[in-house]
Amino acid sequence: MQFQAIIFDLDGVICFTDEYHYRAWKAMADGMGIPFDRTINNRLRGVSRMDSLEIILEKYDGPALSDAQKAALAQQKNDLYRESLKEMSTADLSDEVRETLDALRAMGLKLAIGSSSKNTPFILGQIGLKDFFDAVSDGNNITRSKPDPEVFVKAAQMLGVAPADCLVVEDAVSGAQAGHAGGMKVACLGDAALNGAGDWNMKSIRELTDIVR
Ligand code: B16
Ligand code: MG
Repeated sequence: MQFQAIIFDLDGVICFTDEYHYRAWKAMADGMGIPFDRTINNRLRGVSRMDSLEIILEKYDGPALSDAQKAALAQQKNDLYRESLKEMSTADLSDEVRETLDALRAMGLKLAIGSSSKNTPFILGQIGLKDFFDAVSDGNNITRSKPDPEVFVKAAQMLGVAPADCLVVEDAVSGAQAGHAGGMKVACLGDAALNGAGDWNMKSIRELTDIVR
């Protein structure tokens, strides 16, 4: 096999919390009178919470906001987002994702998470994958968000696998850039695949079993 490990992005790859992110940011932006749509939302994929807020504020033309006001806006968004996460369950893990994860593990690959989200432990618990992965690198153990490679480099270190032997799976252009900057090959889904950002651009996560063979 050409890889020893696979590092999965979470939001947009393992589960579809991206719609919850969108709705929570949309509610915050509407409350502030800031234009926000799905095109802008695509720029937030894989980007940290505070960096996402700065992108949304590009369209804000009110009085300057203090750091404390920005932190409050990010908190308001996260509180709304967490309300949606509370509704998630093992039913939110699709058959194609669960079966693909099981097939890859049966092939002897190490499996990790590489997510920008600080909510990663909570989400993994909700969808029944709390103890499934061999390593979890997320927004709680990084200082620079995607497209910086830090989250994936740390995941590879946790696994004890060289970056060149890891495949990253991503739905965000910023995430594909992060994988490449870390010296890894990248297989893309969703928005990143539509943009041709990966070494492989997939329609379904099931394609991974052929890619790694
Ligand atoms: P949180 P991923 C990313 O997750 C999301 O794509 C991005 O929209 C979000 O802003 C970021 O996590 C931080 O999330 O606010 O929960 O810490 O795609 O890297 O799994
Ligand atoms: Mg993602």
